[in-house]
Amino acid sequence: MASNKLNVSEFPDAFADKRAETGIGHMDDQNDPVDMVLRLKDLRKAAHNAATFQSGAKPGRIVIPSEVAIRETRQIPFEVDPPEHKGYRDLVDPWFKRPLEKNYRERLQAIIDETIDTALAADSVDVVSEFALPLQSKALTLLLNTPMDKAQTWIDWGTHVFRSEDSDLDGDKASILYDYIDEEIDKAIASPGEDLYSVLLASEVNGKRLTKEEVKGVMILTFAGGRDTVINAVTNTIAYFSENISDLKRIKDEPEIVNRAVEELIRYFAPLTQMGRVATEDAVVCEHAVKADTRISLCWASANRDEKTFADANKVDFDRKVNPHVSFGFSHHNCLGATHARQILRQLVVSLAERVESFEALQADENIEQLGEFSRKVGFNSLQMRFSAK
Ligand code: EMZ
Repeated sequence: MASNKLNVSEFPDAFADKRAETGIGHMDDQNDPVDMVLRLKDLRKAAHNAATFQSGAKPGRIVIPSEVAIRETRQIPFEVDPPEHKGYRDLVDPWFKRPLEKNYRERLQAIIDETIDTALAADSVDVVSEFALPLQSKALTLLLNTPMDKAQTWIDWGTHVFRSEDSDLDGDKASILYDYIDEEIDKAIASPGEDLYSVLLASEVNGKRLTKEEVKGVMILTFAGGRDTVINAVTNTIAYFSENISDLKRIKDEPEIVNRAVEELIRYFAPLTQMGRVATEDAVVCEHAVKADTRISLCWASANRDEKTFADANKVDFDRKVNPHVSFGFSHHNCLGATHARQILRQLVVSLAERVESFEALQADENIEQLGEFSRKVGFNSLQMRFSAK
C-alpha cells in the first residue's frame, strides 16, 4: 500500500546551483530589484562594509519585500548606520540580555510548560497558530516586561504583523500595530512603569532623550522582527524532531549538547531568509557590479549552506563543531533578539525531550517564499501535529 506519510522535516537549499555558478542571485521586488549575495564570505564582507552597504536608507527599504509603502517609522537600531547606531545599540543591549537572568528563565519555563501541556492534552494542534504563536506572544511579555494578559491581543494579530494570507504587505494590519504602540507609549508617559516603553522614554542617547518616534521605532522592531522568525524556528524544530526522534532522545541523554543542537537547527532553518542593504556608491560584490542606490540582499539562508564552510551542509548534525552560521545576521546589525530567541529554543528543546515521546504530522501547508528565480521553504502556514506524552 502506498504510504501517505507526510515529509515535513526537510528544508531544501534553494540556492545551491546559483551559489556555485556565480554567487549572485536576482529578484524583483516592487520595481526595486535586489541582487542576492549567496556566498558566506562575500556576505560577511558586505555586512561589515556599512559605509557602502547601508541600513539607514528610507525606512522599510532594506526589508525584502520592501515595507516602504506601509511604514514611515525608522526601526531602531536596525535601520540606523554606524556611528550613530552604536549609541542606540548600547542602550538596548543590556535590556535584551535579560533572558539570561534566572528569574526570566523561570518565567519562560512556565510559559513553555503550559504550551506543551496544552498540546499534549489535545488530540492534535496546529503547531503554528496553537503552539508557536502563543508561545512567542507570551514570551514577548517577558521581553517587554508587560503583564501576561497583553499576549492575547498579539495572538489575535496572527503570525506576521505586516503580512496577511492574501497580501505580503498589509497596510491595514500594520496600522493596527502602529496605533497599538502609540497608545501604549501614551499610557507609559501618563503612568511610567518598569516596562520597555517606560524605560526607553526615560533614556538618553548621545545626551538627548529619546523622542516618541524613536521609542516607537524600537518597539516596532521588537514586535515585528522576532515574530515570524521565532514562530518559524519553533514550528520547524518540531517538524524536524517529528521525523528525527532519535535526535530528540539524544538531547535527553546528553543535555550538555543542547546549545550546539539549537545552533545547528537555527543554521539549517535560517528563519529569516535575507536582509537588504542599499548601496551608497557604485560597488562590486563577488565580481558583480552593484550600482549606487540599488539594493543587495545578504542571503543568510544561502550562506548557511555554503559547502566551503559547512561540510555536508544539508545535513542536521548536532556534532558539528565549528558553526559560524549567519541566521542572526552578521556584524553591526547582528540580531538584537538573539538571546531571547536562543533561550526560548534551548528551554523548549530540553522540555520536549523530557516530556514528548513522539510527534505525528497529520496535515501540513508549507510556507514557500517566491524569490525571483528561487523558491524557498521557510516554514509552514499550518502544521497539524499529534503530540504523544512519555
Ligand atoms: C523588520 C525585520 C527585522 C521588518 C530581523 O528582521 O523583520 C521583519 O519581519 C519585519 O517585517 O519590519 O522588523
